[in-house]
Amino acid sequence: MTTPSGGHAENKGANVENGGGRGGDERVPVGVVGTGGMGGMHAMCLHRKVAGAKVVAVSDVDAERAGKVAGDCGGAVVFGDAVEMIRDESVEAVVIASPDPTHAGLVLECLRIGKPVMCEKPLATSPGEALGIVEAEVDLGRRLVQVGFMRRYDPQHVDVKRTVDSGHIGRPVLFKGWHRNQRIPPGTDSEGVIVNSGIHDLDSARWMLGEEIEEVFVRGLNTSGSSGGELDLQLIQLSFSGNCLGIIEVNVDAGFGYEVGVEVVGERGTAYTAPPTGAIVRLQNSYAQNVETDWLERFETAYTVELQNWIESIYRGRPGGPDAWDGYASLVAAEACIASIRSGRPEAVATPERPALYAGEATGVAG
Ligand code: ISE
Repeated sequence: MTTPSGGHAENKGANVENGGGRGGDERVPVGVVGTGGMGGMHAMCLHRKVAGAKVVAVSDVDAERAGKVAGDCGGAVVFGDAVEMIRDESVEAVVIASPDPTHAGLVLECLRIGKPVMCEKPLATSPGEALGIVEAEVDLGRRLVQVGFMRRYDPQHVDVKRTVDSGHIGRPVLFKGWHRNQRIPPGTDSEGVIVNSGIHDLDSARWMLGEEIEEVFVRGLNTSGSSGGELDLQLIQLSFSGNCLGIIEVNVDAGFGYEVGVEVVGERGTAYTAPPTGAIVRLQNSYAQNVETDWLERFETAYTVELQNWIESIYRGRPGGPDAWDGYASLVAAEACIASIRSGRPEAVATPERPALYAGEATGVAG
């Protein structure tokens, strides 16, 4: 059996792990929950760019928005109710891109009926909810959840990760991450900065170093002067189980554009993501390069690779990429960050032992 992008799948025929019965030539019928910026992008990406997938259904409380995306995807069926869509027998796999508080319940519904699901980050809004998902998967005895930590598919990040894993720069001793949004989304509070934005960086740090975070210390500033006083600039200091340190800048109101990068410092050398691609222009005594506006632009390639890998994992019946444990562990770290903002002190990150179901490739290079 050939996977949609031409690779060779290891299991023949049906999806062994999810017990499905799909044949090799059929495209995977996907239902997309949420048709806002993220959901609309995922739907279009599946429809136009991802081999082996077809968008058969979308759901949204906003019928007009859903209708537009459904039409653009070649006439998918529109549901007003996400659970109804997930349960519909035309849908074999689900993408969740609805508001964060809806994620956990919808993922659990997918697990209840054994459908593979790609859930946008955060997996849940608290570690307790995410642990419920981990426990449900462990009870099921197979992994069906992938979490939308798309940086693991960004070519620049993957290159840094490969360099670190190759041992060329020696044992990693320091992780540095920077994450700048152009403008703070309305209604974001200090906790939201961590759970909605910083969560990516916490996952990135765990993934790059292949270690769990043991302690965090967060300091923040309100740079915008807004009446809410939310800490739109936060510095997260980290220590890891493997005797290394980390520092993350999350700056959700940076003004100039969207920028994400990482550097891993090893005992002998360092590896970091290069600046955004695009020509460097020298003109009138200045030197300029485009800076992206948002994550949809910056991570366009990563989102496509992420979805292509997800579809191929369904064909292979062998899940890959960031899993429910990664979704959970990042939320445990996020909760400690929030505690540190409140206490003004370093806080321990109490991540329990990873269940055997999640051993192995979860912290390796995605794909
Ligand atoms: C947004 O929700 C995302 O997921 C982006 O990837 C992230 O960079 C941004 O900070 C979040 O607000």
